[in-house]
Amino acid sequence: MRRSDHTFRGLLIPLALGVVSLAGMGVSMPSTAQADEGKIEVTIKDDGYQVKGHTTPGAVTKIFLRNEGTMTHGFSSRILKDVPVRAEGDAKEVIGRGVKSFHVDAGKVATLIFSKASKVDPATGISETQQYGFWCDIHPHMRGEFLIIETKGEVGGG
Ligand SMILES: [Cu+2]
Repeated sequence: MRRSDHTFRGLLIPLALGVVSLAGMGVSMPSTAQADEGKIEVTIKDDGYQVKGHTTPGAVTKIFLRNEGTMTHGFSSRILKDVPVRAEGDAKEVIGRGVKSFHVDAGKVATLIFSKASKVDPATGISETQQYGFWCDIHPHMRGEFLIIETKGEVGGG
């Protein structure tokens, strides 16, 4: 019995080292991927939006719209004016009162794809995090927002 105890202990040390180095790799890898794509999930219910996630400047950003409500809801935002936005899935592009909106019927899903560059404050030269509100053009009390978070340049200028 005593001999097998020793063998077991000898194996534990290299195993523990292996776990530590794997954990170190796991920390650095996701941050590289985040620079290239952003994913924002917007769940639409009849009483409002639930927003999960954010994106970064220059990233290929996908907003996943999922209408879990019982009626058609819209997604309208200044982002639709600022950059070209491509829609995939069950989204209908409409223009109401001069403002573009994407309508998603009850139970349907759609993806909005765009890329927004950094916004630089001309006075300071510093890139700022951008906040975009959005709303339902059919039910204007429904409102949400998402962030394009600046990850470089705020400290020390990148
Ligand atoms: Cu609505």
